[in-house]
Amino acid sequence: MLRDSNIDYALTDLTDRDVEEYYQGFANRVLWPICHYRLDLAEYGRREMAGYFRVNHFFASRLLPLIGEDDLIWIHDYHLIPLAAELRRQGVKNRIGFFLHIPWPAPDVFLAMPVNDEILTSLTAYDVLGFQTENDRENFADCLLRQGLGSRSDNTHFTVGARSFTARHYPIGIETEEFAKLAQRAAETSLHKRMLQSLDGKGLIIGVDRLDYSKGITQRIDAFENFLTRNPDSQRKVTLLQITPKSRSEVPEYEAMQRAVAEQAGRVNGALGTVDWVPIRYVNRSLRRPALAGLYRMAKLALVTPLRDGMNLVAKEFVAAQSEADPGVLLLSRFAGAAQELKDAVLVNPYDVEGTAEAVARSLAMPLEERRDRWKGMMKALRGNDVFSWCDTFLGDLSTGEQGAFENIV
Ligand code: ADQ
Repeated sequence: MLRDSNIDYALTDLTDRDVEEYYQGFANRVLWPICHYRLDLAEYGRREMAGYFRVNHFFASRLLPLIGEDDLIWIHDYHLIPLAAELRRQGVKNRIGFFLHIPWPAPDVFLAMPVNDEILTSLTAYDVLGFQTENDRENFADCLLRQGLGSRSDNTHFTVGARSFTARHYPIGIETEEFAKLAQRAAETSLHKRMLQSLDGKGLIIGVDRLDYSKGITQRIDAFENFLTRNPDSQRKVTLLQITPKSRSEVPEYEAMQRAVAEQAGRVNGALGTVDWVPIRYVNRSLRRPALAGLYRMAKLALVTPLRDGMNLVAKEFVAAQSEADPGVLLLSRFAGAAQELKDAVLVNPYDVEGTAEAVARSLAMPLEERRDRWKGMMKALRGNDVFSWCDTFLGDLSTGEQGAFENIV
């Protein structure tokens, strides 16, 4: 047990085999690609599937002695879908909620996965199921009903045998006010000053994503190259800073992508760069939050162009970090959950490289008044739904069975 301020962490070890089958295997090579509409990348195997259920059973047995009679249990994300069913099997009667941070795909995609029935049935062991968007919830409901695994009495109430549960959308937020303050203070830091100096008057465009095929980084670099080629006047006037920490490097698709993106950025820099201008600065590191907040605030434009994303908190952080007097523009993929709330962003289809390139040009030329109007609209959404209200609404529903305010959002 580990204590950090008022949180106790209970940690447990996994064997190498567990990590390979459960985490790298079923969670990250089956569920992750399928939920992000990448059936082509799903590598299903019975061994990995068995590892996934085995490790969830193991987690349940480790958790069991820690659960108090009145505890609310809130389980997060796709690694742990069967955990409630395992706990129920071991006699747990507490209210249990689940929040899925990633998208739930359309039925034709989800139902292509072997063991889809087991995954769906596992979810019916929860009392409250949370999704990022209404679309995700509807996709889940369509899967459940199509498989004849339950019935629905209204938008959010479902019944399976003797059990009933609620499924709703709870769009996750950020610490809006804290992040805004962090960004304001960042101007004092030495990194901020060094960055301004190194830009030498050039406009900063920023992209911040874990290295993941769902984030559309390849298409984004193509779009930026297309923009520079079609707008030669902009060459030497802007720089794209793409900050991309490596993730899940043990999974082959991620390892291949690391090489592909580095080569692509190198090729664009080689083709278009000059002795004193590098079009793309490509950085494989994590930054501390204050540094990130300062860079967001310095940027004229953020490119947040995932091919599919549950929410995308980078989009929200970028907006919160802007100055009211002279805000930058958010260019956002329609396929990020955040697009349901941030309707004042410049919305793009990231598969349309030329369309995205045009949107980059439009965004960089956007008059101050329009930038401010759009920013105000987005800030209103972020203030109305920060991470604290997200948490309170979910836990309110979980503790009372009543519904909070999110049905009115969007
Ligand atoms: P992620 O796929 O990790 O999360 P995202 O929502 O963008 O995606 O969150 C990334 C977080 O990591 C942000 O807070 C960002 O600031 C931080 N981050 C990214 N790059 C960084 C860097 N180089 N240095 C430091 N910090 C960095 C999953 C889902 C999303 C969903 C979230 C939350 O895939 O769709 O929005 O969970 O539910």
